[in-house]
Amino acid sequence: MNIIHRRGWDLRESAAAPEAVFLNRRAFVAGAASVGAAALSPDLAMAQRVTDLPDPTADLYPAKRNEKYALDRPITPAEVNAAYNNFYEFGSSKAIARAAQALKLRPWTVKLDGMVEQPREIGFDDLVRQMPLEERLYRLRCVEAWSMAVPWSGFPLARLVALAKPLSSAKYVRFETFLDSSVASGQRQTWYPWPYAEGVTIAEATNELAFVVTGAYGKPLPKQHGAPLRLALPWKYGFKSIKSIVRVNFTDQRPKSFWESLQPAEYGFWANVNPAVAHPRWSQATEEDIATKERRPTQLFNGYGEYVAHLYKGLEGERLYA
Ligand SMILES: Nc1nc2c(c(=O)[nH]1)N[C@H]1C(S)=C(S)[C@@H](COP(=O)(O)O)O[C@H]1N2
Ligand SMILES: [Mo]
Repeated sequence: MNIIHRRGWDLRESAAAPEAVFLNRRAFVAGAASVGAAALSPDLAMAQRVTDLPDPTADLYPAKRNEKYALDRPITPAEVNAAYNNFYEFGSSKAIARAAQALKLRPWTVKLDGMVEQPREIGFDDLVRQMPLEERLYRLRCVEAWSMAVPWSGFPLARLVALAKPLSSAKYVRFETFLDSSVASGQRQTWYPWPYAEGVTIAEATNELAFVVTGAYGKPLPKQHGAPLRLALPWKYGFKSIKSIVRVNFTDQRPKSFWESLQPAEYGFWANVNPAVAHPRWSQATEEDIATKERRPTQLFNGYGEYVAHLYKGLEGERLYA
């Protein structure tokens, strides 16, 4: 089956495992029970089938591919991607896919609030049917120095911003993941600042690359990828692409993310990909493809500079690359 070749004892790769290394130390210090790594499921599709009704949005997929966003490398096979995830709500290993099947996707409500004309809540199925779905091939570069290439389906984040009608005084968008420790055992680990949160500026959120993901590989999004909706911000490190969103809040205060709250010396607000700016504990110069194991040079803005470099003009004094 889909056994991932994990080199847990390889010095380079284990050095580049920020969240796991840091949190295991925290767990030890706290004297807490170890965060159990879920076993790789032999048949995730089966696990999903027994817990869920048919997906009521399945008819929307596959969405038509937007050819504008081309890749320079092969698409990561779906089954490799589906078994190698970061989703700390379900554990701190990469093998959380089986545990994530406990996530209940319906009903799923997204709150649009804060500095908006009128706060509102919208059901996911209602939301997705109002949006122009398309498929985009995007690269994802994790801050841990691995990468993948994914056919995501979804719609521009700018469309969600437009739906929310932010006031002109709003400067940032803050996103929040669900909070339910009865399904997400990771959320019982109380040293984490749950719920997972992330944020971007309004200018970033309305950039054409910023994408709300509702599907992958021509189907509704698998739970381990952050169903029913997550972000894809391909020019930023992967942790900015928050999963399983329940709240979109407009604010004039710069949001503090989950990782920044835990480890501000290592993770900041902007987190734009830059091979020349090392993480405090490892180089960001290269990345390893999770499927082919090929190591390639990392690109500034993960190769998306033509779309986003202008967003950071005049901000050179900020920590743009951590
Ligand atoms: N809610 C939530 N979102 C999250 C994470 C997480 O732990 N919880 N991990 C992030 C990190 S570090 C990465 S690299 C990507 C991984 O996405 P994937 O598992 O679909 O590849 O999700 C991001 N979004
Ligand atoms: Mo990541």
